Amino acid sequence: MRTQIGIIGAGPGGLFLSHLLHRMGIESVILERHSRADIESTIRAGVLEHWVIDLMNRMGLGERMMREGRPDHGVTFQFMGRRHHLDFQELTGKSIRVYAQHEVVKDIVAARLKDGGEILFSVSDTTLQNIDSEHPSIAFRDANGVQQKLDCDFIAGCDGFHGPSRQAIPAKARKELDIEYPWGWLGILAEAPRSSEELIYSNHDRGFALLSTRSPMVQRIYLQVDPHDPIEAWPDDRIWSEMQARFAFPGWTLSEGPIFQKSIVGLRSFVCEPMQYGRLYLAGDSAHIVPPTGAKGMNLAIADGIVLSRALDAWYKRKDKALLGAYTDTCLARVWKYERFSWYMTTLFHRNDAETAFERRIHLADLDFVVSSRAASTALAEVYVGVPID
Ligand code: RFL
Ligand code: PHB
Repeated sequence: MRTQIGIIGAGPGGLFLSHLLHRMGIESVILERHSRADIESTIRAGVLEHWVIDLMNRMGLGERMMREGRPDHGVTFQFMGRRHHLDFQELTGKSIRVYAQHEVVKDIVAARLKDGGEILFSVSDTTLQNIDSEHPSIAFRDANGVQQKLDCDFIAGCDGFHGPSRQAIPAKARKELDIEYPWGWLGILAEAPRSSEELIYSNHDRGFALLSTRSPMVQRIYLQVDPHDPIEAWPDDRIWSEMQARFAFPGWTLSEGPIFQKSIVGLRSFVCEPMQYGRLYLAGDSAHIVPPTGAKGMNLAIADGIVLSRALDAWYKRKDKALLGAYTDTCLARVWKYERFSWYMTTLFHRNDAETAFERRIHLADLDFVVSSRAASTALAEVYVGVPID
C-alpha cells in the first residue's frame, strides 16, 4: 500500500489532520488499533475552545455540535463556601462549547468516510520503519491478522501517550519532561437532570470536584481521589455523598440519578522535545499530556494537526521545507503556554496534603485574586476560551 501521509491513530489529532490534508488535496491513510465502535464510544474530553468551534463550522463538521453541544459563556469557581461567576463573554468576547470528544470523533470519522478517506480499524503490531530516510513506512497487521506495509512520504504519530511513535525516536535524540501529580480523577456519567447552567470548579477541603454536562439529562462529574484507589472503593452512594459535600451551596441542589459509567485516571504533565525526527512528526498526546483540569488536551491535538497540515501543504505545493523544519518550535510555543495553564488550574483547584498552613493561605489568596481582580480573571479566561492559531 502507498499514500502520502501515513497517520497512526484515529483520535481527534489524527482525524483532524487527515480531514485538513484532504481539503488541501493531500492523501492520507489512518491506521487505528481499536474498532470504529470503540473509538466512537470512549468517554474522554468535553470542552471545545472557540477557535475549534469556528474550525469545525468552517470545515462543514459543525452541524451536530451546534445543535447538541451546549454553549458556555462562563464558568463558576467555588471555594471557602462562596461561588464566583467568570463571564467569558464579558472578559474576552468569546465562549466555549461543551460537546463530548467521542461525538467530535464520530462526526469526523463520518466525514472522512463520506469523502472516500481510508481509515483501517483494528490493526495491530504497528511498527515505524526507516523514519530517518526519505522512504518511511509502517508495518502492521490488518483486522484479519494479515501482515501489511504502508509506504509513505511522511508519518504522523497521532497515537496518544502509549502509542509506538514517540518510542521510535531514538532515546538519545529526545528529552522527556514531566510531572506526576499525587492526584487522580474519578469521572462519572450519571442519568440526572442538569443542576447548573455552567461548569462548576470546586476547591473544597475534601478535595476538588468538577460539575460538567453532556446533555440536559446526562451529567459528567469528576472528583479528586487517590490515583491508586480501585474503582470498587467508590460505590455509587459514596460518590454521591462526596459530590454533595464538595458542591454544597445554600439554596442549590445537585440532582442525582443512576451512574452508568465510572473510571479513575491519574494526572500528569508531560512534554517530549523535539516533536519530530526525520520524516516522523508527533501530534497530540503522543508528544504532550496536560492534566485535564484546564480542558486543553483535545484542543492541543487539533492545533498540532493544523500546524502539521500547513507545513505539509507548503512542502507539497512549493517544496518549501521551512515550516516542516519549524514544526517543533511552532507547536511547543503553544504547548508550553497550555502546560503552564493546565498546571496552574490543577494546583489552584486540588487539595494538596503536602502544603503547609502558610502555603494553604497563599493558595486561597491566589483563588481570591483570580476572581476579584479583573486583570487576573481576564488572564485566566483568555487561555480558557483558547488562544487562536495565527
Ligand atoms: P488519542 O485520543 O489518545 O488518540 C490516539 C489514538 O491512537 C490509537 N493508537 C494506535 N493506533 C494504531 N496503532 C497503535 N499502536 C496505536 N496506539 C494507539 C489509539 O487507539 C487512539 O485511538 O490522542 P489524540 O488524538 O492526541 O487526542 C488527545 C485527546 O484525546 C486528549 O488530550 C483529551 O481527551 C484530554 N482531555 C481533555 N481535552 C480537552 O481538550 N478538553 C477536555 O475537556 C478534556 N477533558 C481529557 C479530559 C482527558 C481525560 N482523560 C481520560 C485523561 C478529561 C479526562 C478525564
Ligand atoms: C468535561 O466535560 O469532560 C470536562 C470539562 C472541563 C474540564 C475537564 C473535563 O476541565
